[in-house]
Amino acid sequence: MKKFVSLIFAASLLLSCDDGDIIVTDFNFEDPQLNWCGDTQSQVLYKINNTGVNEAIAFRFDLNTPTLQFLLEEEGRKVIPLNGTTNQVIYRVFDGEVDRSYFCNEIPPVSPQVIEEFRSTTGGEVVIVSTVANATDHDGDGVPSIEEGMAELRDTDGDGIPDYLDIDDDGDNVLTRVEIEVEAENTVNTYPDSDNDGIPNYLDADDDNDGVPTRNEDWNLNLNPTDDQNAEGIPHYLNPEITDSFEVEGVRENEISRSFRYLVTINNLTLVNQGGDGEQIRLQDYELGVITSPNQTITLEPTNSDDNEEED
Ligand SMILES: [Ca+2]
Ligand SMILES: [Ca+2]
Ligand SMILES: [Ca+2]
Ligand SMILES: [Ca+2]
Repeated sequence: MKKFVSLIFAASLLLSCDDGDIIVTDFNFEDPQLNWCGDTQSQVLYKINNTGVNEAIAFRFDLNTPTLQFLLEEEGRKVIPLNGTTNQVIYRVFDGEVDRSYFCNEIPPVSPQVIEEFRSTTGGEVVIVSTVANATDHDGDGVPSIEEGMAELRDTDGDGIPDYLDIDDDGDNVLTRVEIEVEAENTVNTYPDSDNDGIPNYLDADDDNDGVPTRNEDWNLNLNPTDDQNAEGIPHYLNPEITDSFEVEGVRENEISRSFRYLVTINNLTLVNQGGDGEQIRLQDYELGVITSPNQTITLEPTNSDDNEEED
């Protein structure tokens, strides 16, 4: 047993305790990246280490746990109580290399064999904190969220979608990522300002200052004013000589791609050796690791559509 303990906790801070239990502040897993597998019933978050010792730590939890919704579709914090049965942390040491499929099979493989196993008791909790993974530019429009007035939820076009989540900030049906790439002599904070009125195109609902809103300079009514051009290829919405106006119904769909980063921490963890001697490992705050969800596309609906008679 002594040998085993020195192996696992080689890099951990050990504190002695008068009842013979071991209190450690950390495990010696180097990679913070968690792996994840599961089905509709249960989920497993795990990480493995085959350097020096073959070990793995896993958190198994039941999706039927009340209030639990893994893969939160918003930023937030979920607490999953450890109950000693369906929601449990398991730490194992093996007699050989353990591979990634180990925890994902219904029936564990014959090898490697488990030589030590600790399981969590009732008490303690797992905390999952989710944050948006692409938090520097939430809507991916090329303008950083901090510049889009995220703190004060600035909403330039007043459609109810704040600029940092709005792929068309001025609601003129020319996407922001297109408006910031237009060639123009004048700029505001490096962003093109075609009509030189001090408002960059991506925040200007009338880009050529001809009195006709850009969204109405959409001759073919396809919700995209960029493809209505003269023979020289200059779009009418950037041409103050052209002032034809069309009644345009609707706005571009506000689709954004995002993923979440989940930080998984275990508080007040007590692990008990299943070998029979009741040896315990206790950790106060253990950072199990980080997992990132796959990118998903979401559509944000405008909540305010004054200039748009049609209802989606
Ligand atoms: Ca908006
Ligand atoms: Ca726009
Ligand atoms: Ca302008
Ligand atoms: Ca115009």
